[in-house]
Amino acid sequence: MTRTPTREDKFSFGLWTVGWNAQDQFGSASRPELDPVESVHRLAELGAAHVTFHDDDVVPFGSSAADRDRILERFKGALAETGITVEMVTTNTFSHPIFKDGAFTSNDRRVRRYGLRKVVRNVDLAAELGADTFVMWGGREGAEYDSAKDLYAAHERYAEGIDTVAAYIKEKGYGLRIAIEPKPNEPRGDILLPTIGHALGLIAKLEHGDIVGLNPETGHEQMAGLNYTTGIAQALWAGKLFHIDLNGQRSIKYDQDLVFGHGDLFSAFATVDLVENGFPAGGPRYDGPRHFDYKPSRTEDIAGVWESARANMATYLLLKERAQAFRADPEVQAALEESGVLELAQPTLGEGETLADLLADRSAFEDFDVEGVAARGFGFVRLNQLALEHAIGAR
Ligand code: GLT
Ligand code: MN
Ligand code: MN
Repeated sequence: MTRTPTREDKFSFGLWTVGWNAQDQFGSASRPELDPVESVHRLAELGAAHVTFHDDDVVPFGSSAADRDRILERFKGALAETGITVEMVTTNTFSHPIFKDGAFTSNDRRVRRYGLRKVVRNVDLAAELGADTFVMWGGREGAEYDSAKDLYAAHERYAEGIDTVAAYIKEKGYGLRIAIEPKPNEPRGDILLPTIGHALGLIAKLEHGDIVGLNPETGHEQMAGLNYTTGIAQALWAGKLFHIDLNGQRSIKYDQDLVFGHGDLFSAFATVDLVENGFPAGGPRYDGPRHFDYKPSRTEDIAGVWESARANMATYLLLKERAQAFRADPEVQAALEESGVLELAQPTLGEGETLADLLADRSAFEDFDVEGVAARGFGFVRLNQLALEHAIGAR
């Protein structure tokens, strides 16, 4: 059973995903470089609606101004021919050795100033191409050794960098929002802003935090043993889920960037259920692009690259169908009710009720049947089994 995506599905791919030539730490490239223009055409044929990229994915690092213009014109031509749009742009502040100790948080102030210039130039390009989101993944912002950084100053400089870019976006009147992408480690031993929660903590301290949110990646949370769906739920609750990077990861190990669903499939079901169906009792929704940030495995040839791109979208659509069936099932609705899932949306204090009222309410404490209520079963296992049966298409 294959599901064919359409533009309405809002699928989006990083050019660095399909474009990865599979060079890794231990071996050289197993595939040729892909021309970004070809990737745009192939992704359009497969049903994607958008692409995203780092500056250096399209314009090689160090290109002259004239070459940059020429390359960008050709790239824009491919966008116009296919109708593919650029929804997000991000900056490569990790590949070149100049960024070996980070960009915004390098100990070397000259590097920080250079990094800021590279990012700001790319903000202009993002705005010119009509992107909504500007991702910042600080893969080199961190350290291997605790003695290597003044960690107070590092947070100060990180905030300074992000605030400076955010202020520039506002000053220019660009319709862009910044989305920070957390990751616990790799390539640095420890990366600053390792999880969704850490990034939310930094955003709360920013001067221009109103246009700064998150771009959480499935595998990055799972590398830290965390639950991706719980993480994006908190970001949604905080009004900060600006973008998502979907992929697959099989437990706590190096960043695998597998096809979406090829890691923890049942967790992917929960993610799709939240993104497509929202919280059970309502609340904020994510309605941005369904962006895949994966790597076609090194074992695959070029045909396998396109097959893997297709697999991300097909899996997502299959899970979407399964998640819709899950929510529509009357047995599931009854089980949700019985488990108290819907009751959680009810405020703990009644309308107009104060803490003093609660303290005066003997039925809440003095006369409360603690043992009786403690004996209640929540039925979560049955609910989970219903979810599992829907997820595998057994219902
Ligand atoms: C890099 C990283 C990804 C980020 C990209 C955005 S770069 O490929 O592994 O998770 O989303 O900078
Ligand atoms: Mn990753
Ligand atoms: Mn990512």
